[in-house]
Amino acid sequence: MERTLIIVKPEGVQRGLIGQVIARFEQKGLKVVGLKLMQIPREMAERHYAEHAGKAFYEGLVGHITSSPVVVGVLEGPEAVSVARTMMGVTNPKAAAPGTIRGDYGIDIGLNIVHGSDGAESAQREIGIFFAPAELVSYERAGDRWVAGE
Ligand code: D4T
Repeated sequence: MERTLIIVKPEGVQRGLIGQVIARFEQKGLKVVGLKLMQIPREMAERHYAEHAGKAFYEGLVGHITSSPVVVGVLEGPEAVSVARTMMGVTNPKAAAPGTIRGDYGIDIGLNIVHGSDGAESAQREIGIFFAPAELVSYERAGDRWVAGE
């Protein structure tokens, strides 16, 4: 089992898409083990987007993600990182395939609805930025074996 961090970005919250985005991950079979609405402080956004520091879009990115509330979540499941990324679609929603979250809900690269960790290491790092260990809950769902097998 693997865990990944997802963020329903400000545009997703403002457009009333929180439920639809989370529902897609749930329907896929991923388990929500952490979830909260928050307004990200600048310092936290800088840590999250440290790999982009110095890039042309960095200031806009940090400014945007801190501009309005987001929903951050931790999803658990088999290969959760890559499964969530596949469901999100490519970074630029113009190119994202229909059926993906970005492909279905977005059109601007700066307003691409959702973030998802891009690897197991970044998932661990990002989960640590947004969640204290006590905020993550391990539990069994009655239907788990009907999703991932025994
Ligand atoms: P995130 O990190 O949000 O899941 O997106 P990706 O992993 O798919 O894409 P990324 O790290 O390359 O970009 C992070 C974030 O920056 C925005 N962005 C990106 C932007 O506004 N302009 C740009 O030119 C790029 C490349 C979109 C996602």
